Amino acid sequence: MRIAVLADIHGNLPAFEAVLAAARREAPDLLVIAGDMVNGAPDSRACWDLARGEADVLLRGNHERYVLDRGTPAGEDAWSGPRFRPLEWASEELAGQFDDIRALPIATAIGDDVRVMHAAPTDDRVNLFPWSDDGAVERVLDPASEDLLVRGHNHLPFHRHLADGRLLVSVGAVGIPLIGRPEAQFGLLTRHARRGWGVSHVNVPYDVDAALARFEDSGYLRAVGPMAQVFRREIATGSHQLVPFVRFEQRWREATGATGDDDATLERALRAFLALS
Ligand SMILES: [Mn+2]
Repeated sequence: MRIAVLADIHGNLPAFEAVLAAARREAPDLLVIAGDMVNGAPDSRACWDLARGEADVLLRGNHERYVLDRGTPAGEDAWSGPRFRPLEWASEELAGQFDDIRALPIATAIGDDVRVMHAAPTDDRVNLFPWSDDGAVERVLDPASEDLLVRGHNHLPFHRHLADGRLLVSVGAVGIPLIGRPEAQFGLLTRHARRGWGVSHVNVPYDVDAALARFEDSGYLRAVGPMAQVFRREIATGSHQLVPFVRFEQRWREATGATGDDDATLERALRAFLALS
């Protein structure tokens, strides 16, 4: 039994196509797409359509939930303005698809010994890391009883054995890899007759220039503004930009007294952020 698990595509179609081709070459028994197909890079709709056509098991992640919740009482008030224009773009592309997105689970069992999830069995955005302490990891995973627990969400490939002997696998990201270089990842899980489950983390070089060109060609950079530049840089470098920028912007506003919730203010914050590196 072999299972390919792809997660965190985030609208990056060239990366998705490259990883799909690499995964298919492994001839898995099942292909799982574990959420966050959308939001980030420009091609949310194309990635959603391709994911639906290709996946044997399809989950939704927190970014699909953000699309569903935007503009509803479930969405937070702050989900508007220039910071949230990527989400606005994704939501418009996905018009007409919301019922199908909502119907997806955030976690599901495969057979009696595997559970796949976006982030955790009952939570679509909790972070788990190689350095998270055992107690915290076990609390989060407690609702699942399977031997092999497979997740995405962190954009960081790793696996670790839990104290009770179970194996936790985080697959890296297809569309916004954060391993310090722009190579897409997926996870390949193999059940061996005697040794139980094994995991391979597979890195896939892809046409990064094509992914970056989509930011211009689609009109995304122009329509979305500064946050599109942040996502573009994250994809170009394969390194964290979004979270550091959001934290920086808060400190920058405190230091400068800037209060405007507009493109020009966000652009100034971004220029100050980029001047640091
Ligand atoms: Mn996620």
